[in-house]
Amino acid sequence: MLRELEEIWRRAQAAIAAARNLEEIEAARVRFLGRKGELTQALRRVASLPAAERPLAGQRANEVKEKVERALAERTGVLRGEALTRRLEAEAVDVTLPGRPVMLGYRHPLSQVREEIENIFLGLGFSIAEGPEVELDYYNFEALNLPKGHPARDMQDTFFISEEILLRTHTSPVQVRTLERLAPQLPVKVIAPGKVYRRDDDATHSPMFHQVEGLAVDTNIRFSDLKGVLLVFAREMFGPKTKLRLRPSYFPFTEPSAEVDISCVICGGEGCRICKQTGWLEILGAGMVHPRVLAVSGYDPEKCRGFAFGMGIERIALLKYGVNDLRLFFDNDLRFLSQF
Ligand code: 2NL
Repeated sequence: MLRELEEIWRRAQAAIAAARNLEEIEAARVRFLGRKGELTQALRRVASLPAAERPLAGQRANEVKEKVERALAERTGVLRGEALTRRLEAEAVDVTLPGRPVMLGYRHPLSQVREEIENIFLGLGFSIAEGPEVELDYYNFEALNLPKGHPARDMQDTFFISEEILLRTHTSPVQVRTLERLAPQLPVKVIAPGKVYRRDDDATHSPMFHQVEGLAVDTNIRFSDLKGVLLVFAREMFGPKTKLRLRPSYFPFTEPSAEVDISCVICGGEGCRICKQTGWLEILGAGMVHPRVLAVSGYDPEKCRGFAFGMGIERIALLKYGVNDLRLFFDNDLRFLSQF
């Protein structure tokens, strides 16, 4: 009997050591300690031994049982640890892998240029005014000294919705509405950025484009104020060496009127392909507000004066970035837009 118990202990040790997972260790437990297990049956046989042999055999059998239980527990612990390690390895995240790139959005170049222009004039004390893109003939033309039948109305260029309603052809109507609202308060210093519409569509014209107009009205505004403001604008926008040149011009809503050039952003005035060898680039139109415009908007032209100017944002952006085709701004090709 004692020999047999030793044999069982050896077999149990071997089976437990050979168990390679939790199923196999459970099979080993059943084989030795189950209801019909080898050791369980041996323990039962101890009861039928002669009384003289029983104490020693019983003691040994219990010792073997404890050793088997301990060996099972130990091996089970090892196998549980191995199983956990395997699971964690399978679930592991490699934190050294590079992340997936996130596609970032960016502002449209025309929006960037518009915001840059806005910030320059905000710094000069101007406020931003907005108004409707669908306008009345009155604000777009009539109030700007462009009565019906005036040659500068250029009806071919205007999108009309009805006799009296149209898509604004410039942002001047916003300024007229601002004057009307504020009159007779002084001073008035606003810029009006926004979309405008004209019926042309070719390599250099889009039926929708963007403008920024500016207006300053006060008791003692004069032409040199216009020049000073535009010089600061030009130098902040195109660099501190930029020069300004004003040429006489005509707009129905300003008198006198001027076309404003900057020294060429490419050659600095030496003459190149961009400035067509002139050294100058036209960037905006401007003038002293026509007294009739002040009068219809509620201001007494005997008591105040104003200057005004208007520029195309697309034109500023083309010059600033050296882009040669206006349509690139409207095609929404990300290969182009993502460069800004
Ligand atoms: C241009 C020229 C200009 C104005 C816009 C204006 C507005 C009011 C009164 C008088 Cl309310 N004038 N605006 C004045 C001169 C020129 O724009 O070439 N724009 C692209």
